[in-house]
Amino acid sequence: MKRMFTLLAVVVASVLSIATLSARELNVVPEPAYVDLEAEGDYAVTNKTRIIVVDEMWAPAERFSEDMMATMGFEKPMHMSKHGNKGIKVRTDSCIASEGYEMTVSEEGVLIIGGDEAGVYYGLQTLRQILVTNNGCVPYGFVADEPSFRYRGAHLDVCRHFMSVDDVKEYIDILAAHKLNRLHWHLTDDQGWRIEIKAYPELTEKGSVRKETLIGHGLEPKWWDGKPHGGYYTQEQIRDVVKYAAERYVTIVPEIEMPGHAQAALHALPWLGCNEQEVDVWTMWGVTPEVLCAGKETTYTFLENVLKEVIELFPSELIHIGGDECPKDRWKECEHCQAMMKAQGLENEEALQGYLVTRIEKFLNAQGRRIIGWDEILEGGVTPSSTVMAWRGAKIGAYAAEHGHEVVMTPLPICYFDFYQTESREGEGLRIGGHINFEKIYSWDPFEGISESARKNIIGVQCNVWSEYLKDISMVEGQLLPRLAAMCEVQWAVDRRDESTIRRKMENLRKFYDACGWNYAPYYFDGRQ
Ligand code: TNX
Repeated sequence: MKRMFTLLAVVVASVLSIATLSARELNVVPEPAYVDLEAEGDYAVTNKTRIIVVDEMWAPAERFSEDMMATMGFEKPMHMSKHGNKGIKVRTDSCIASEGYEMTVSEEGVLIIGGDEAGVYYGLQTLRQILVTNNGCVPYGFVADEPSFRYRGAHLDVCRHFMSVDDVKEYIDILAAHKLNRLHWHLTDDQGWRIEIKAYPELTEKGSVRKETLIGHGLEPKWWDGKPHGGYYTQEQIRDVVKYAAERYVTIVPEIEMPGHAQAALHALPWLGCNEQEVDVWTMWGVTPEVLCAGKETTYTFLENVLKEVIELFPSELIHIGGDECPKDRWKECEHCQAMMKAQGLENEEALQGYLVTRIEKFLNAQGRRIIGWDEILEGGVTPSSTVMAWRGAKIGAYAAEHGHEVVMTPLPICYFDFYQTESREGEGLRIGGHINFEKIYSWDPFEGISESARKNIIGVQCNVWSEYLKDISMVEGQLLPRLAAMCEVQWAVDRRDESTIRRKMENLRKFYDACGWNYAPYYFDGRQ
């Protein structure tokens, strides 16, 4: 009897301790580096709570206030001032890592010290997630946090299906809430040219609209919807989006595809091609043989003129020049390409692609920028000064890192968020293929196969949202969420992942998604893999 009593007491005590423990957990995504919640008590934030702004941290404080209106239902902006005792105080300290922060919560309120402005912003993002999912209360304690990777990206393809300025802004909101700091904006492709270039108005006048869109996977017999699809961003709109992103500490890395994936440009300006024949803005998915001519000087002038406008619009040091999936059929038959190969002493067409990429790299370097390209750029023998986006597999990323390139890891089996989310595919609608679930991403080791010395070259990790089968932002969000939560744990908290707590954290994050009004897929929450 006594033993049973003891057993009961142990059971009761452990249940109680689990209860208090979980009540005293932050459940924040991505996981902070250090959390101490020893002290008892909570601090409540209301619409009356003042934000005390030190070190001119007005910008992140204003964003926080706006976000609180949107997600906590605050009716008016929070009061902000330079002085005051109680409230949410924000300031910086250069001893803290860039983008990192420390948060102390006591009866005095919340003190957030960022390593820089972005750090203050991320501290406030952590605070917002806690408040929104915890009835406006934040437990007393101390949090210290900083990211694992300096490049934390998500890509968005607006070529296969166009997304409006407001859609892209919502996408940026989602990235920022997950502490991502790069949006890779895929602006040109075979199926549409989406960025206004003043020197070549035809690019958007003609190249931004395709006649129709393929229905299904394009297996025989093929069907099209018969409806024109188009859209593009004016330079004014681009500036607005770049500013919006910067206010959320997101740098936009623009991508101008070359020399492949350029059929929309060829439709607008046929002289960019080898044979100068008329081609449509492409109405198929996949890889087209129609590519830019790499032999004519006019192609290089064109690319430089386009890039001149692009770098005026985008402050990002990295400019993405594509470089992927460029069939060499046209080049093999082109007198200009063959002459260029001869003149430059290039052995084959791969080397000609390398010549093009290297020439564009030199041009951009002279403008104070650096190139990033899909991993095919390695094939043409580019120098290690270019950054490689490894998409065809982690091994290629490892190879590039070992050869001195900086690398963004985005391998196909883990980072392609256009893939199906469940094994059965039931109820998902038509998607491009594959299968990537939350667990696969969460348990992924981005350093696999990379030597200790080459690890420093892995500057970041990115997920890609290709939109062949995603017609609108709601579908995009359903592919992005909640998988982005797993991705951001890799990007921000690579060594802090914990299989035993992630499900509980995700149940919590789901409340946050609901408060934000974002569309997310049900599969992970339903236990469907
Ligand atoms: C490969 S990743 C592509 C894209 C497609 C995507 C579909 C890469 C550099 N190219 O053009 O949209 O697959 O998953």
